[in-house]
Amino acid sequence: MDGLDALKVKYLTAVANAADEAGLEEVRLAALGKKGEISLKMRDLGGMEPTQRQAAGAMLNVLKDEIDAALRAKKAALADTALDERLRSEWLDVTLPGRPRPRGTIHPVSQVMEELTAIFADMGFAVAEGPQVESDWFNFDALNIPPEHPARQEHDTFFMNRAEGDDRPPHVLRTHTSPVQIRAMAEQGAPIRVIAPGRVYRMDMDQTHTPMFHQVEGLAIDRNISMANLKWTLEEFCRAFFEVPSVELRFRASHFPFTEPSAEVDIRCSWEGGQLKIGQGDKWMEILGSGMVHPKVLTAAGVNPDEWQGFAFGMGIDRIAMLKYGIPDLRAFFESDLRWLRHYGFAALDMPDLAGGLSA
Ligand code: 2NL
Repeated sequence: MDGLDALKVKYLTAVANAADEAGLEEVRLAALGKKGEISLKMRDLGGMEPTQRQAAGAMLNVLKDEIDAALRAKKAALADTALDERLRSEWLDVTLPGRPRPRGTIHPVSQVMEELTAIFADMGFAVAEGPQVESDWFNFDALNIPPEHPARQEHDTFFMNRAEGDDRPPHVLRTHTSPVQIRAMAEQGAPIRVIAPGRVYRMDMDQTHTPMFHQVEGLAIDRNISMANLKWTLEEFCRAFFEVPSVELRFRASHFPFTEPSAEVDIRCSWEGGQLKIGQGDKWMEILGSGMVHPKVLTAAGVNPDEWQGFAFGMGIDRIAMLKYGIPDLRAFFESDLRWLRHYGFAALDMPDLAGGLSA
């Protein structure tokens, strides 16, 4: 068989000159592929005399094996080169100093939630949680707020969408955390002592209102609970929270659909040189709303009002955080500005507890 030496030189040269894996594959196809030159020569063997075929076949097989071996060796060499190149280009100087990372802090709202939880836990209140998307029954009806009540129509509730043709009343973003306490009463029954801190939503946005804000409500139901217990609980809370030796509270008659009687609560304070002082002075500042739970609300939650009674209260967490830590602008609370957080935030390991000091 003639020309095998030429073929050998041609393909071994081509293998040696292949610059990359794709080039090498082209050489393989041209020589050993189905329609490659060597493969076609193999096919020609069929038309030869047996003795001629035997000799030519053996030579072709040797040539095929030689090219195959060259292809494999070159492929391995190319892979080595590629790895060397990656190792050269992808390096990392592990002796460089670390880049300072932006460091977060504990948000004042989280800090205040931890503080008030510590204070109320010490007085025997458990923390209750519930959904932020509520049925209108839990958010309104159960709290003695009927469909025609202005608080309900008032354009300050966020309503969820129902599917087309679904005429059931829409769910709402809870406007207060009261529904959490309705659920807690319905699940645990009486007696019960819980607080419900969390996010609430109202369609309101100006200097002093954000559409999402934080509220804590408290509830204590037992056989013999009175306004006196409410007053002591709130005084004790305010004294501990504002970290002053004593506070004075003033109860003003008010009205909420879910409590009867109802009272708004003011705390004695002073404003001197733009500085707020809690506990002393000749000014009063409103800090929360409260009252004795309305019998209809107890009934809605499955608690018998002839057997049980109790108090409830609600206050804004963002506002008491501003008062305690002298933060002037409510809207900055929810802008996620790291510079603001670094200024007003708290170190992650300063967990508030009553023995170690709340905000020390
Ligand atoms: C306010 C007034 C208040 C309540 C919330 C409440 C909850 C249940 C039953 C009865 Cl389950 N009442 N919560 C009671 C009185 C006042 O909040 O000005 N909040 C910022």
